[in-house]
Formats: sequence, C-alpha cells, structure tokens
Amino acid sequence: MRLRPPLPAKHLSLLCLSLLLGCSGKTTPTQTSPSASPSSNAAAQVVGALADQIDSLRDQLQRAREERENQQGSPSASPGTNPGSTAPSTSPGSSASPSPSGSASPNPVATPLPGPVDHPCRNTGTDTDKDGLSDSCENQLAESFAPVIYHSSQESHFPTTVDKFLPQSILMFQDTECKYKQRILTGATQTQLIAQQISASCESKLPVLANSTRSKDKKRSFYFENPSTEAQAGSKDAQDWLTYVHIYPNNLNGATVQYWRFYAYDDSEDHGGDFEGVHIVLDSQFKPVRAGLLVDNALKYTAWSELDTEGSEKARVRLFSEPGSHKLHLKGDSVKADGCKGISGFFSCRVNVDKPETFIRQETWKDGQVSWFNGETATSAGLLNVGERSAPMNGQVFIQYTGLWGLNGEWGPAYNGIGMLTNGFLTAWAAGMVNPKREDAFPLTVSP
Ligand SMILES: [Ca+2]
Ligand SMILES: [Ca+2]
Ligand SMILES: [Ca+2]
Repeated sequence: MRLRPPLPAKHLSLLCLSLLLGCSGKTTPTQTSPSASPSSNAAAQVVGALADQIDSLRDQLQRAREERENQQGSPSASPGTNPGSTAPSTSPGSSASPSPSGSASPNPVATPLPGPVDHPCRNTGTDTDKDGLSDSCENQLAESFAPVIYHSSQESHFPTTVDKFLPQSILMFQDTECKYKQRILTGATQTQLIAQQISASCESKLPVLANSTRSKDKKRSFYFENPSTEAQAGSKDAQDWLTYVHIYPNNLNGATVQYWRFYAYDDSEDHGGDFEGVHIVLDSQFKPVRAGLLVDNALKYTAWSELDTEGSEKARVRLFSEPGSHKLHLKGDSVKADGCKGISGFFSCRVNVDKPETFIRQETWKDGQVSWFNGETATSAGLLNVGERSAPMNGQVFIQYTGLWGLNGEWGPAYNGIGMLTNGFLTAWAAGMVNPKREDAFPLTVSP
C-alpha cells in the first residue's frame, strides 16, 4: 500500500462525503469540469487519491477473507461474499470503450506469480491476453486441471464449437417494446458478429453495439434464431467437443481456471446456444482449493476435498452433464440415464461411473479420450484459451459478443448473468479476478 501524507482537516468532510457515496468512482463530473476552480480541483485530487486507497484496502480485506476461508476449509460463498465483489477500477459511467481484438500493441511480458520455483507461472514469457500470466502458465494450468465430463447416455444434443454453430445460425435484433425484429446476418463469422450495430429502434435513439451493449432485461438486444432441428443436435464427432478456457490471476495469489462447454441447443428451456461453466480455484502454490458451478443463479463452490476426482494427482474433477439442459452436477446420481442393467423402471436409471453403459465419458484435455456407452472410443478436441475480453486469444473474439445466444437464450461466458452483482460485476466471468478492469469484468453499456 502506498503511504500518503496526513490529510488536511479541510478535506475530511470531502472524505466523509466520498465514503457516504460509496467511493466506487475515482472522479465526479464536477471534478472533471473545465469550470472547476483550482481549489476544488485540488480537493478532487485528494478525494480521488483517498478513493484509490479505500479501493486498495477493500481489495486487501477481500483477500484476507479469502485466505481465512481457505485456512478454515470453508467450501461455500454466498453471493454477498463472492470473491468477485471487488469494486470496479473504473466506474461504470466512465467513457472507456472496449479494446478492439488484434490490437497492434506488442504483447507484454507476464508478471511472475509466487509459487514453486520451476513452475511455468514463475516465468516472464509472452502474455498475449495481458492479464499478468504468461501464455505457457495459462496453458499448463488449463491442461493440468481439465475435468472429466460424464454425458448421460440419454443425451441427444451434443457439444459443438462456436465456429460450427455460427454458419448454421441467423443473427437477429429485437426491441420487444414495439415488437420490432430485424434479420441482421446469416452465417456470421466471429469478427462479423461483434462488428454489428443498430443505431436506433422504436422510440429509442440509443445505439446497440454487438460488442458492448448488454440488454438488462433482454428487451433490446441482438440474439440468434434457434438453430434448425438438425443443427440443434450438435456434433457426434468428438473432434468438435472443444472446451473453451479462461484463466486469470486470482485474489489468492494463484489463478482461477474456467472451463466453458458449448452446445447448439438446450432442450429443457428451448433455447439455442447453450454455455455451461465450471471454475477451478487454485491457490498460490497452484493447488486446487475449490470448484464452482454456475447453478440456480449463483456461483456455488465446493471444497476440493469433497469433490470426486480422477488421475494420480487427483487434479481432474468429475462433472456429470444432465441430458438436454447440460446442467453440470458433481454426482452422477443426480443425472438420469439409459442403459442400467437389472434395474426396473425408466426413471430409476442414473449415471454411474461403475456402469459404462450409462454415460459417454469425455476427457477434456489435449488428446483426451472420449468413450461411448457402446464401447466406441475417439479423441477429444481438447482445450482452447479464449484470453481476456480486452485481449481475446486464438481468434476467439466471440467472447466480446454482448447479445443473446438464442431466442429465449442467455448470454455467453463473458456477459453471463449468473451471480451478477448490483454494480454490474460479472461473477460468472471474473469471480476473484485481481483488480478487474471495467473492459474485462463489467458491461460497458446497458440497454433495457
Ligand atoms: Ca495471460
Ligand atoms: Ca487469461
Ligand atoms: Ca443449459
């Protein structure tokens, strides 16, 4: 923490006002007004500096809470104590705009994290997505903790990739206030998708940009028409069973690794474009502490010691995917299946790791195996690092798309509403992120 000289008494009242207002922003309109007097500018600078210090103290307090929780082995975090509840580093009302992908600026060098000396996260290699972790660190963490997915033998809507989904999809815009719908584009590429914009609709003259405007109530938004019945099935080719990953430094001095699965259709809620995610939280030694699932509108954590894991290092958590909805569970007995031998009654059959006829087992990592209930095997598509929203990696600019992924659908990983805080912090994408930037962890503009 930076030390500052004692505060002049005349500024104490400004500090109190700032505290009452929440100190979430660093400037106020009067502070940036050209007509402000020199004395008010000086006062504004002091208040801004104090707001910085308060933000820093809040971060430290949050980190201390996290560390205490880890020491106590507490597995759960309520939405109110979510590690992602850190205040934004830039206020939501400021004029920052999303950084375009493929920025011409050179890739920075990573900041080494504390931890085992020979770990890749100690190196200072290329940091393409500019989050402080080197590319090699991110790759190793993603591969090391990639989960095992058990798909139900009842599944009929299989995984696919965004790049296979888009050519089969129609991008639309709607303003439900006046029942307005417009066909925008068929078979968009990722780059075309995020470049779309609507200048006005119905009574509103406010533009909607596909890479920055998130519709709060899904009233005024881009969305995808539901895919055709054929496209809804996804792909039975395991080479299309890609798992997207998002990795960032967390407030444990470690890293959080998110794995995002994509399906063309969710038949439980009748919407196209279905994302499901899991967070693996690693401590400063890059050991897994807990896993978080996005369920029931919250990110719910379970301590690592309570999870079913596989592999010699017990680093691979077992996740069980509900047929049709693809909702992830930690236990197979929560997921109905076909194929149980010796059990009467359709509804009594559940996914059971000791009964291969009840599931399709997918190792999500590079060259992982996919084993079908009928004995067939194939090689999984592996992982793809999407980078940060302000600097996507591997061409995956779809993470900047702020529209919906289907009629009645939800947002993609980086704008997902699960656990979203009142200040707009996107928990599903940035829980525990260190000093989250507005362009990485908050909606940039909001429409109804
Ligand atoms: Ca990085
Ligand atoms: Ca990253
Ligand atoms: Ca779903």
